[in-house]
Amino acid sequence: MNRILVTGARGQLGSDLVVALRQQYGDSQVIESGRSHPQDNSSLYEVLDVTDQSQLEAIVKRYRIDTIYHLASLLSAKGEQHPNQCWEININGLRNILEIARSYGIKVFFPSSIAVFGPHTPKLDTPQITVEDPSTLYGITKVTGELLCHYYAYRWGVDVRSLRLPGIISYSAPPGGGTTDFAVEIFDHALRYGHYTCFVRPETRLPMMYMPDAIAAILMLMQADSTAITIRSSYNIAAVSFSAEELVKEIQKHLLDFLCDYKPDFRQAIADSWPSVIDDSKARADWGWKHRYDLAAIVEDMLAKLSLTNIQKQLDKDEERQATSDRRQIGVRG
Ligand code: AKB
Repeated sequence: MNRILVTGARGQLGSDLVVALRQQYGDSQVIESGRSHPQDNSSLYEVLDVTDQSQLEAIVKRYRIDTIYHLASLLSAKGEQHPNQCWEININGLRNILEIARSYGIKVFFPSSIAVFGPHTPKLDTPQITVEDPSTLYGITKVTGELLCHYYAYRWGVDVRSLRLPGIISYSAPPGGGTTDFAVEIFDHALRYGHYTCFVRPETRLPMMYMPDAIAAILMLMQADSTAITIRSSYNIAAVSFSAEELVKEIQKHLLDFLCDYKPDFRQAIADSWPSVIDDSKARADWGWKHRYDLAAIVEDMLAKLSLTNIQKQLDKDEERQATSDRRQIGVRG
C-alpha cells in the first residue's frame, strides 16, 4: 500500500507532484504538508515544520505513512539571503526525514540539484561522479544531503532515491527563490507586459526541464525496481540546456513584439558556477529515463497553458464583478 506524505507540498514542484500522485494512488492516499496553513482548508493537509521531529513522527504514525516525498527546502537565491534557515531546513529537516524513514521502514524521495556542482566541475557533459565544490550554501546543503542519503541507504538500509534536478519550468505554481527562476518568470511577463528584465546575462546557459518531464522522472525513479538503483546519493538527470537569449528568441517566435533586456544581479555568479550540460547516461541506463520536451515544445506549451490560465482568471474576475453588482442591485431594490 502507498500512504504518501509530501513535504513542501504547495511549492513549485509539490503543486504538480501531488496532482500526479493522487491520480496514480488515489486522493486519500496522499497527505500534503507545509509550514503554513493552506487557504483551501484541505482535510488532507498537515501543518508541518520538518525541523520538528516529534511533529513529523506524529503525522507518520497518524496516517501510517510508508513513502515520503521530501520537497521542503530553501533554494539557491533564498538560501544566500537566509543562511541559517537554509541550513536548518535543508540539513536538519532531511536528517529528521531519514531518521523517521529508518525507524518506520519508509521509502524516501529527496530532490538534489545541479547546485551540488561548482566552479571546478566540468561545465559540459558533467559526469555522474565528478568534482562537487558548490559556491552557495544551498549547494553545500545538497551535497551534504546526498551524502546523508547514501549513508542511510548503505548503513541502515533506507530505500532513499534522489535526482539532481535542473531548473524546472512550470505554470501551475511559481518557483520560490531559485537562480533558474528567470526561465519561468519570463513567460508571465512576456504575456502580460510584452517585456522582461532578465537577471542573468543573455549567454548564460543552464540545464532545464519542463515540469511534466520532472514529474515523470520522479515517478519512474520511485517505481523502479530497487535492484536497478545503483546510485543512492543522487542521479544526474537532464532534458534540455539553453541560454537566456535562446529562450527569448523562442518566445519571440510566438510573441513577435516581446522584448527582453538584461540586468544581472547576485544570481549571475551562482548561475556561472553551475554546469551548462549534464551527462545523465546513468539514469538512462539504470531505470530507462528519457525526456520528452525540448525548448520549442516547452515554449509552445507554456504559452498555451498560461494564456488559458489568464483567460480563466479574467473570466473568474468578470463573474465575481457581475455577482457583486447583482448583489448590490438586489440590496438597493430590497
Ligand atoms: C535553483 O535555481 O536554486 C533551483 C535549482 C537548480 O536547484 N531551481
